[in-house]
Order: sequence, then structure tokens, then C-alpha cells
Amino acid sequence: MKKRPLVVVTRRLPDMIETRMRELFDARLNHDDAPMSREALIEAAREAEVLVPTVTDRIDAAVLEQAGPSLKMIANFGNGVDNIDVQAATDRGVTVTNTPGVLTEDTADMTMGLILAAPRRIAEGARVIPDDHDWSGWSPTWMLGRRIWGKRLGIVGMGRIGQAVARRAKAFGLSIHYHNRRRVAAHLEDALEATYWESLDQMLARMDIVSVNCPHTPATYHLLSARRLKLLKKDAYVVNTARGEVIDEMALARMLEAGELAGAALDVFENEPAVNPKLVKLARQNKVVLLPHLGSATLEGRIDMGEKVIVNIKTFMDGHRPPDRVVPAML
Ligand code: 8YV
Repeated sequence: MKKRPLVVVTRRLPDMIETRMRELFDARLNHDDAPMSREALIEAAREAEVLVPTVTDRIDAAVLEQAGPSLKMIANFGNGVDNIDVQAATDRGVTVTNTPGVLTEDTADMTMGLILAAPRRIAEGARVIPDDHDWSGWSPTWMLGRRIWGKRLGIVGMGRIGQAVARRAKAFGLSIHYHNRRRVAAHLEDALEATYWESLDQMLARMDIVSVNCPHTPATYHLLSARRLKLLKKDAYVVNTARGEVIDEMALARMLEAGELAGAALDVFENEPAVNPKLVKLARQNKVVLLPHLGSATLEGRIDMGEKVIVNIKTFMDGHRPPDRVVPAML
């Protein structure tokens, strides 16, 4: 009987995925609520044949240098692989995979939810929609939020998730605009009724809501820099369900503190799992809406991601190229 590979998983996965992993692999599962410490991650890399990290597990060159000779695969539980030094892994002969395509619609749903929530939860000085449904009679100070239909939505990154956001936003009556590394095909632009902006600067200066839906790469790090954030209209909102590193978070927080932006709705942060204390304080003042990276966190979505991880590992262990292999040229 073929020896089952030691597969070390860094975070809790849905029960049915963990059960399947135990059946197929020598699975070492982690049920701590907190993310794995760097020391524990290095130890896991020393022992595992396959490491299954999540977005908060930084598998950088230093971790890889300390990895054991048995580490042959990093099967990322997630689509974004900016938590992994893919070049360093590839140079060491370690195969990297991810879980593309199965979280597009969930993440787009969450993005649309935040596009809707931000202008309603962040109302200048007025009472916001109460969580406790304290319906003590209608109050004229309520709902001094902002209308979104008819407003301009600028999507930064028109990949699968950006396109799914555009489809939803169009149905909500927003005018769709986008900036992307490359213009998308004309038929797609027509279907989305989307206007392409070659200049990100010019798009940002004219949008009412900006949604960040691009991956975090060396080219998109602080793409929304302090300089670009200053181009936004004072009554604009920023929504980010992609990666915190795409925005200069401290600059954003300072602008929100100074009232130079209407608000922000953030599901991702520059130094996850830490959240900038300025943003936490702003959330208490109803100037931002914060979520703990829940974009793809539906049960169905996590099961789909887990099933992709299992297929990638099984395919690799059977000596074939895994379907979701990631190589440096793709980034
Ligand atoms: C997950 C994500 O929260 O897939 C991604 O890139 O950011 C989310 O789907 C995360 O990856 C879980 O590890």
C-alpha cells in the first residue's frame, strides 16, 4: 500500500473536508483559533510533504530555506498566493497550487454587500441603521446615508471577481467604470456596460465608489497610494475585498480621520490578522465598516476550496501536474 503523504493544514477546514483528508492522507489538522505562529509554520514546513496554508500564513523565502527535504508541495487554501514566495518555492522544486474560480461569486456578493452597506452605515453624524433594531419611532436623523443607484462605481481590477461585481452593481443601477492592466474584450465591456479608464488617476478622481478587486502583486502594492487616495472626491467611498496591501492603509485611515473621504468598507487589511488601530477607532465612530476577511467565507465556498485542495494534492501525489498549479510567470 502506497505510503500516505504527511499533509499539514494550518487552519480549521469544514468537517467534511477534514474527514476526507484523514481518509486520503496522513493529515495533521490544526484547530487553534489563532493563526499558526511563524515558529509552528517553520516546524510544519520541516516535517510536511504537503503544506496547506491559508492567506495569513506567510510562506516566504526564509520559511522555505528552513523547510525539510520532504516538502514537495504547498497546496494553498485560497486563490490569492501573495502569502507565498512562489519563485523561491519553485526554485526549491516545491509545487504550488491555489483554489481559483470557486470563490468568485461569494466574494462578489460580499463586495456588493459592502457597496450597499458603506453609504448606509456611514452617515455623517446621523444615527446609523441600529444593529439592535431599537425602533423607538421614526427619527428624521436616521438614514442620512447616501443613495447608490445612479452613482459611478470604479472597479480596480476587472478579472473574474471584478466582472462579477460589475454584473451585480449594474443590476443595482450603478454606472460601471473600471481600470485594469489590459482593457477587457469589447463584447465583455458591452455586456457589462462598463467604461474603461486607461488612467487610474483620472478614474479615481471621478468615482463615487471605488471597489478594489485586483490581486496583490509587486505591481499593485499600494496601487491606491497616498497620492492617489487624495484624488478621490471628498464624498467618495472605498471598498476593498481583495487585499489590504493594494491600499496605503495608513494614508486611508488618516484621510478618514480628517474627513477627507466619506467612508470605507474593508474586508482585508495590510497586516492581517492585525488591523490598524486607527481603523478600529474609526469603526466605532461609524466612519468605516470592517469585516475579518470574510469575502469567500461561505460554507459552500470553503468546501469548494477544500475539494480543490484535495484534488490538487491527489493529482500531484499520483505523479501528474495538479490542475491549479501556480508558477512565477503567472503572477
Ligand atoms: C480566503 C482569499 O479568505 O482566496 C483568497 O485569495 O482571500 C479568500 O478566499 C483566503 O484565501 C483563505 O485562505
